[in-house]
Amino acid sequence: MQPTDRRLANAIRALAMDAVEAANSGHPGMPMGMADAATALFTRHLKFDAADPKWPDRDRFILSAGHGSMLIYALLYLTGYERPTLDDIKHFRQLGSPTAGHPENFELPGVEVTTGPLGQGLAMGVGMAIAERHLNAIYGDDLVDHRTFVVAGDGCLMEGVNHEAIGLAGHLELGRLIVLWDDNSITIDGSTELSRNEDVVARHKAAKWHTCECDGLNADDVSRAIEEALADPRPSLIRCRTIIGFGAPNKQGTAATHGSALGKDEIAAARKELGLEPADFFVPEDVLTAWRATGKRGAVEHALWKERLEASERKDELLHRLNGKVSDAWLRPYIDKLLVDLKPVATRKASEMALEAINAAIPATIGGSADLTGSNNTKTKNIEPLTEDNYAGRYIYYGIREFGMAAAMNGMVLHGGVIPYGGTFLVFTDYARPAIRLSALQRARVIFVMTHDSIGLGEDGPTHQPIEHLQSLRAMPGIDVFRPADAVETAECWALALSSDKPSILALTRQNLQPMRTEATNENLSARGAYRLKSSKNNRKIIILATGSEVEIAVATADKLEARGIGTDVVSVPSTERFDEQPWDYREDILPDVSNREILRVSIEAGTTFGWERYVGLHGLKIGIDRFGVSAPASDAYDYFGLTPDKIVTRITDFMKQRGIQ
Ligand SMILES: Cc1ncc(C[n+]2csc(CCOP(=O)(O)OP(=O)(O)O)c2C)c(N)n1
Ligand SMILES: [Mg+2]
Repeated sequence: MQPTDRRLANAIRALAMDAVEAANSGHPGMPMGMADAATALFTRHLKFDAADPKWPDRDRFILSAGHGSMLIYALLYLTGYERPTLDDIKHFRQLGSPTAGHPENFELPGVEVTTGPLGQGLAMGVGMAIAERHLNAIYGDDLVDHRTFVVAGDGCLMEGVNHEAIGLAGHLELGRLIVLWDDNSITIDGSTELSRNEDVVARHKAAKWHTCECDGLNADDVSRAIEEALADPRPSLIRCRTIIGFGAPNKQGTAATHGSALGKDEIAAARKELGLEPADFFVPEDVLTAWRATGKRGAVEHALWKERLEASERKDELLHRLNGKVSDAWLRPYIDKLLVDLKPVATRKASEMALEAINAAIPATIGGSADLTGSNNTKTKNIEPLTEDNYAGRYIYYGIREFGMAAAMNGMVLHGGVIPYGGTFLVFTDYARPAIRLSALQRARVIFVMTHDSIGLGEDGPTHQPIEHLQSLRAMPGIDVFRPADAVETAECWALALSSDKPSILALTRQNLQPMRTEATNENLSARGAYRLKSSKNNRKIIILATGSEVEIAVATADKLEARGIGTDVVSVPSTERFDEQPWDYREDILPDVSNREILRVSIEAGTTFGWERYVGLHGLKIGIDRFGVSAPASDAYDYFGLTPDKIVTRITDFMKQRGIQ
């Protein structure tokens, strides 16, 4: 006899209680409250095949309420994914176990995205739903036809990013996005009445969502609501009324079940209440058999999909797109053309020029901007907007939603088949930062096109002028910051970002820059992170390191120093991270390990000097801006902060005198 849905759900509850108890850490309440809803979704609706977690046309399942990680671990184990094993679950939250505290995308196939920072899972779901519709528009229903299901808690729906995400999803009519809201009226501090009286459903309705409600503890009723959501062409919010920690008789419905182990006595009482065997990590055989059958439910559909793929003329093309590798064959011809007709150009414009070539050569790119298209230069002539009427378009007007845009781009990459890039001003990386951090943590190849990268943006003043941003982003692990100095470096950095296995930030200027690289090279010099742009003519006394717009200032400074007989190298540093990865002998060649009395190192960057001692040493000279900027035309701002060749020459020669450097 087929076990009841409640018995299936109770297996999730048992594993969640026991794993949290064993770890003495974790969150049993959420998985226990949503176990019935998850059972309805997995046994009746979700399209997946546990034997092939990477099946491209699977439905995507996102546990946005990532603290309830035991919910997804239990589901993956029960449905027969290779991992986690029961042993992995016994090692919940332990060093080296894939059952990490919060679900991490690269730890377990089946965990589509990393969640935990509340709200972002749902926002990534929006990106997944965009990617699905886009690929569907190109490859058709036969090959791409799936849905994105999200489980979100009160926290996910309170977070600010929720507003951005649902606004975007409603606008783009992402009808294949279905959010199950774990409406348990509890957060960590206690009742949601402590902090919320808004009408969450009405807010989603206002954002042009379909909404419906169900008894989240009744699998039949949840299933009915899912059917309703599936039938509606709008994105759906299903309000699942639940009880946190359901089944723990003395603690359920209270915040006590949210984030700590229930304790032996309460677990014993819960087992009695739920009719479970008094044994740890125990799943009855008939229950496990039924769950395993659920894991195979999609196998037939999967096989039929494979047949359609085999029969399709576009098989190779689709598989190529899904594997994500891109060629940089566009780069050489593009740079050769560039070198024929060199002009001063802002690197944001140079980025647009490179993008014309990239978007023509690489159909997987999807551009966008958070309402600064004309400033970020992200829309090339050869791509159309992606809209509710044309999902095949390749340009997204994200609106003024930097965080939502960045999170959506994470979802798009992790869906696969598309390479998103999106722009705003560099200073507003602060608005997108939690999602940028998740790009890095998830190893997601998102390309952030961040323009107006210094006081060089001019009159908009200190609110818009980044100061600490470059260094703070460089301090983030797992992401490359590129700050190219001219059009050639901009193209090289684009090529590096596209072929990377992690996210990249391109920091680009508003103002025009002189061409620094005027000759063809066989090598992508920016790949070294830092390279000698100009060698000293006189006996080398100075090495100037500069990035982006300050490279031309460095070169002019060097010319003046050379005229005084002071030999000066100029090292362009498009990426400190890439330079740090170079072999020792290369780094030694660029920055020889001698005292600053023999060769003085100087850094020039129109931002904080914090951190440049890594490259110039404690006794080197750091030239930058250690305060907020000014509202003034760019050239006046540069002059005000002493970032002109004449003023820098004076600072360097004064410094040499003071320190007794010959
Ligand atoms: C951005 C962010 N802020 C704070 C937290 C810490 N946190 C984890 S769960 C939680 C409460 C969430 O409440 P709810 O979504 O209702 O989850 P439930 O208690 O119902 O499981 C908080 C504040 C977090 N994970 N992410
Ligand atoms: Mg809650």
